[in-house]
Amino acid sequence: MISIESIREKVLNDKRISFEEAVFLFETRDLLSVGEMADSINKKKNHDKVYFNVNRHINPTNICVNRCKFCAFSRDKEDNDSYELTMEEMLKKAEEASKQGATELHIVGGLHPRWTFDFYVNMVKTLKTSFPSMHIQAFTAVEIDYFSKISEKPLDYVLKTLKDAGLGSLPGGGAEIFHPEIREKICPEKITGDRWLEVMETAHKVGLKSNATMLYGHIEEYWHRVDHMERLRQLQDKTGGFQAFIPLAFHPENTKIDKKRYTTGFDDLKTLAIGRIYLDNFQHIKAFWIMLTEKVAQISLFFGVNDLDGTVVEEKITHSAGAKTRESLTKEELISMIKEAKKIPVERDTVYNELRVYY
Ligand code: V47
Ligand code: SF4
Repeated sequence: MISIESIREKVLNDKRISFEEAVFLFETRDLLSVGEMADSINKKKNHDKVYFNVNRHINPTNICVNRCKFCAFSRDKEDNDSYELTMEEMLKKAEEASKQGATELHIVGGLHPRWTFDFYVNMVKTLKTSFPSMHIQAFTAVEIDYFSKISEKPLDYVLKTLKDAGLGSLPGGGAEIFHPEIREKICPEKITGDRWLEVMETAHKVGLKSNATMLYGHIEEYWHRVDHMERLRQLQDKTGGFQAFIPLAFHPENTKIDKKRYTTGFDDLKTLAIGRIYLDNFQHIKAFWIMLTEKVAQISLFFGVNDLDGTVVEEKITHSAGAKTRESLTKEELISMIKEAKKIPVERDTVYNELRVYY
């Protein structure tokens, strides 16, 4: 019989928990026991260190051929609030970021019906040659697949070409919920979960690290979340190329999802904690404070989380869907948030080299 005690026994002995045990953890009301287990794993892996970075998000365009039902950010080209940034505008944002001490540009956007693969390669090349010390973390697996389609080139060619142009790593977006039963309902035009995993496997093979996300709190059930994490755990066993797991809390406003509730703090903390317990082969669990609020993100540091993402500066995806959080935090604010939780703030670069420890 599965119980909190039997799962705790496994966790304390560094044993993997099963699919059914993870579902049990989602169903329990004993949040504090789940948090305690996640915290003990995190302490073993990362001690009291909490990572953050100084980064800037850039979304080159909101025009997208997919129009996922949960996405309030995307537009059709004809819409009067669709936009396309020019290279000059992107360079200006990168320059601002550089002046503010950013070490990373996080670039994701819509699948533009007319931009060519060469355009994207040039975007990376131009940004990297203008700001050589900046790490460019860009393009979700969904965008990479799209580049492969529009260029009629295989995935490894697309990824290697971008890497040669200066791409440093891939963000974890576009994963949503892998299970086809949910994917068909929330993003029917999007690549399958299997294809997302294939893109990531290929990226890891060509030497690009990546993150992995999971969009939760819409129409999925708990077991779909576990299925999602199971597939990530299997791929991570194979490649070891994932750096961080980032559960993304669904925001319902202006979306076509027939559920107009935000996630609860209870569910947010439980999902992060179970991510830490289930994904025993991931080093980092990230709380994206933009989606979780600063307060929940801070508390999550005791529920298995060891990374708070970064300064962000400009955030369109969740703010189009009703996020009430700020779009930017200063480095000092991130440091004091971590210090007040009696943890050790560590400024990192994108691939987790420690740049400065704030004892
Ligand atoms: O892929 C879209 C999600 C993602 C909504 O890798 C929504 O470090 C909530 O992936 N409510 C993009 N989420 C953001 C992302 C990300 C963010 C921070 C760090 C990293 C990382 C990656 O946002 C999309 C989609 O899954 N999203 N619409 C919505 N209404
Ligand atoms: Fe396009 Fe991404 Fe929004 Fe889907 S989530 S509509 S792929 S921008």
